[in-house]
Amino acid sequence: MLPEGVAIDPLTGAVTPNTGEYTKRLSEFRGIYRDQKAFDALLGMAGDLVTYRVVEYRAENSDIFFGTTTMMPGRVGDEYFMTRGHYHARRDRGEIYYTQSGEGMLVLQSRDGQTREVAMKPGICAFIPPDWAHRSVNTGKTPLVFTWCCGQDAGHDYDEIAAKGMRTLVIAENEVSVCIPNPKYVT
Ligand code: M6P
Ligand code: ZN
Repeated sequence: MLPEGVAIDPLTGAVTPNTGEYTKRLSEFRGIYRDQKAFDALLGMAGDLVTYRVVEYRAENSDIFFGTTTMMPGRVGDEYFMTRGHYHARRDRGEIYYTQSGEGMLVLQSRDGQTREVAMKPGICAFIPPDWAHRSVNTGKTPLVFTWCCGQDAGHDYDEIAAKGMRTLVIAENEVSVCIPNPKYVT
């Protein structure tokens, strides 16, 4: 393992060099947005849009790794494009999200029912404590690009959020983003 300077493009999220990437598309989010009709209409009209891309830099045997997430702007009904949202498989692993361009909202919840939101904008580094589920939402009209860093052993636990959603929704109300309690959330 050797030190290295990694270039991160704040507008595109390109990571050079990188060790892998993936994209997520709208069709993978069926049932996650609350407005099913709007979901089908958008998919039919715009096609299977890329909603976000994750690029990583991972040195083998290192404790930490980092990368970028680039989220496209867009909405399904009144809900903005968002990530799946997850807890970490290891409950003692946190993360940071450093926003580099665009604007968004980081929605968090703890296992015992606390909720928090952290506004994402260039220059703000969000601290995600261990065992808080986190989902990022692009509330702007441009790509939301942030650099994240966490333990390589943190892992993703998607099950609970996939099954129940999150306690807080970020929606557009008169073209302004607001956080509201998720009316469908069942504790
Ligand atoms: C951030 C990091 C990644 C995560 C990605 C997308 O970049 O936390 O580990 O995979 O967001 O979020 P999700 O996996 O919830 O779709
Ligand atoms: Zn995470």
